[in-house]
Amino acid sequence: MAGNITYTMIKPDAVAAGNTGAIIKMIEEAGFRIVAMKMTKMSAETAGKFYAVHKERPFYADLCAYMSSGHIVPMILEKDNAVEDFRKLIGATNPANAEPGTIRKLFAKSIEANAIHGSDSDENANIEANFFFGAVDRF
Ligand code: 3AN
Repeated sequence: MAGNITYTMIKPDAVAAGNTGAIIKMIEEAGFRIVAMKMTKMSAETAGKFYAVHKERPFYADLCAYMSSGHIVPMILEKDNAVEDFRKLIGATNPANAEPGTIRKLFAKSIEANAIHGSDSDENANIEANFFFGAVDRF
């Protein structure tokens, strides 16, 4: 059965461009409830741990440098079928392929600076939520 939470973070490009508020508005209007949120900045080491699954990929080093280059807004979101519905709301990884009206189509600058993250499974949503918020200080 699909879980009811997902993990997201607004990425440095979108925060720096002043799009945090507009993105949060879209998230809430799509029916997600924000149950944890903060503004923070990752060290390159923390970004490396978060993206460890990608460490063999050619873009790993650039991705970690980029994700630690500015402030981010991590959030835990609650909704029925949260992971799948949120992936639809944000659109494809590469904004060039993202559907009109999706967050990445509207706000992403490139495949790397793509405005927002969304967990790709219930299992990863829990791992990622705990990575940023811990199991004890949720909700
Ligand atoms: P998504 O965020 O859509 O789940 P993943 O998990 O495949 O995409 O990739 C994680 C992050 O790595 C992406 N959000 C994007 O910033 C970056 N990324 C993915 N593919 C590429 C690529 N080919 N070149 C540069 N960066 C990439």
